[in-house]
Amino acid sequence: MYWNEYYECMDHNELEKIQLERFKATLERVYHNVKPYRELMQKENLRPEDINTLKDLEKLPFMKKQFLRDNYPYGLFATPMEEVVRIHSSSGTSGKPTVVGYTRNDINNWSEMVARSFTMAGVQKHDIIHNSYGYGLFTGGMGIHYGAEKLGASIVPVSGGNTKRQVMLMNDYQCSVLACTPSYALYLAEEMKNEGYKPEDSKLKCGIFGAEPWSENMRSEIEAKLGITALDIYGMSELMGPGVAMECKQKNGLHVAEDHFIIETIDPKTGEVLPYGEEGEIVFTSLTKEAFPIIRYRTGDISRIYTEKCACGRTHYRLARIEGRSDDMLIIRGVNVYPSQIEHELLSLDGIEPHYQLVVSKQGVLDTLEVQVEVSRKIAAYAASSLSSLSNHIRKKLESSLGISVFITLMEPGTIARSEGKANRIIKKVS
Ligand code: DLL
Repeated sequence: MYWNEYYECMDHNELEKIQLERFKATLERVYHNVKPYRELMQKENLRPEDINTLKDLEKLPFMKKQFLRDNYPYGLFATPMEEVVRIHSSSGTSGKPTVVGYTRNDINNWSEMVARSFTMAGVQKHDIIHNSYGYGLFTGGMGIHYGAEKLGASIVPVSGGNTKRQVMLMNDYQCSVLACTPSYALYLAEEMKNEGYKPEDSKLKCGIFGAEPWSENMRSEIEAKLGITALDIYGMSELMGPGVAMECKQKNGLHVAEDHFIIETIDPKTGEVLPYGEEGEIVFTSLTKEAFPIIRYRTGDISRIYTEKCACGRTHYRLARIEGRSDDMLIIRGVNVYPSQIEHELLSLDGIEPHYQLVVSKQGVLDTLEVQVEVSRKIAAYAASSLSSLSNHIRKKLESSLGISVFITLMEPGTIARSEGKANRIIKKVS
């Protein structure tokens, strides 16, 4: 079932014609209304008339996070303030946040993307959605909320926190859909078990999880613990919020709302455009955004784009599961490691729980990586010798897949802090 079959299943050549038309209109508006970007173009001797094909996009300068910060708070808005009806901002913790504005049309388009996303997951009007994404400046809560209302489903705006109560509400209100970060889904599953709820007693059937990297094994873990189908949703405040891309039931990449965005993959070091299918940094250009259009915005997210036909019938290209942001990548003695790779390996092993954190420190000039992971309750009671052999087993498995040496610390069940939003798994120790 589709929410908007016309656009979602459109022939890709036809879609590209629409993209070009919308892109040219966006560029005109940005050139005339957004002085800092006009100046970037002028530096390159470019005018909107020089851009006549989608390939010409490559001539345009990138927008980077720093450019957004330099024009904080409203310097890149392309509409007067009286047309802006909502403001959100990025969840970054360092430096000034990036501020994003929305016109009424922007909110409508965003809700449309989220309604499509829900429909991709099989969510319908009669469903009751438990929304634990945080409401506030973060786009997760309100983005999901407006999309659910557009779809016509019932939304329970729980937001984050008070996990015990969330478990009670989810069950009492007979929620059939859970929307939250994957790490919080696990926390809820754990709390449900502690409170004596069984997955088979719950009405939950699917989960819409995103806002942080997660692995395929984490999906299996969540699906087993909650008895649901878990699907991946992607978004970013600078682009819009959740719903920019969404996984369909094929579970093989996230369809990008290509009637609203153009995607490119670039080499993060040189900025060179890479062919679809190759791994690189994902770059977005908006096609319909009014208040805060973005041209070639570098997301910092590393992924690849699949162009092959999808069995679901949708023609929009797909984003592979995002391994992580280039700035979350750990470089341990010259080897690049994403936390999600470690997660994938850990969760394939027996005897441990899906709760872990990574401690990166320096011994002299060498980086060291300590993986702290909780053991299951049953294992925790075992003799020290069995625990030591489990720890060796984990170490060998990680070392052979990552190609670096690691230290393993087995933790008692329940000792690693649980997250209510985006999990913070990396602890950097400076000696
Ligand atoms: O996280 C928007 C969102 C809300 C997406 C709810 C999905 C669900 P920001 O706070 O601006 O926006 O963070 C954006 O989060 O650049 C990625 O690094 C990461 N991210 C978002 N979705 C995924 C995902 C929201 N499905 C940043 N997989 C992005 C991996 C994700 N990383």
